[in-house]
Amino acid sequence: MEIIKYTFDIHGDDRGQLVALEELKNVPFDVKRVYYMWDTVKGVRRGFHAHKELKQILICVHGSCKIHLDDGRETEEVLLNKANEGLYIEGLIWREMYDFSPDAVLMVLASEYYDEADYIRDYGEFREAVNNTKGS
Ligand code: T46
Repeated sequence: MEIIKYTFDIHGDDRGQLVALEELKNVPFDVKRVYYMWDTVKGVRRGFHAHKELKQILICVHGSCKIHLDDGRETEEVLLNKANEGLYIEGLIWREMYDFSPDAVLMVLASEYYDEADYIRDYGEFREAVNNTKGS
């Protein structure tokens, strides 16, 4: 599985750090939605789903967390711990987020508005969708 990580330019100076994210410039899609999660309870795993069409960039803007990725053939674990680093996820990828540090803030840029119909929340259904895609 190819892991696509973006490293965004930091506009740092003696006042501190700043990162700018611009759709179709350093973000490879139109950004329709931004959401973020924090105060994640110790030991919690989130996610447990894939998306049919959604493209996303996950940025741990503070603290750290790990992302489990599964494309139906292989799995990868990705550490996010830099405010200027984004993990790009598109296509049929099962994802779980875990090992959140107490101070972690995970921000996500998404290519579409929230749509429950785009989620595959059942792992068996996900595997079936992957197999159907391979066959087409
Ligand atoms: C993903 C991973 C990385 C909304 O109302 N609007 C939204 O935009 C989102 C993302 C969620 N919600 C509601 C739906 C649920 O009632 O917020 C609640 C928690 O969502 P969910 O359980 O889907 O959260 P995670 O952390 O399991 O997954 C989220 C995204 O949903 C998902 O697209 O790829 O983060």
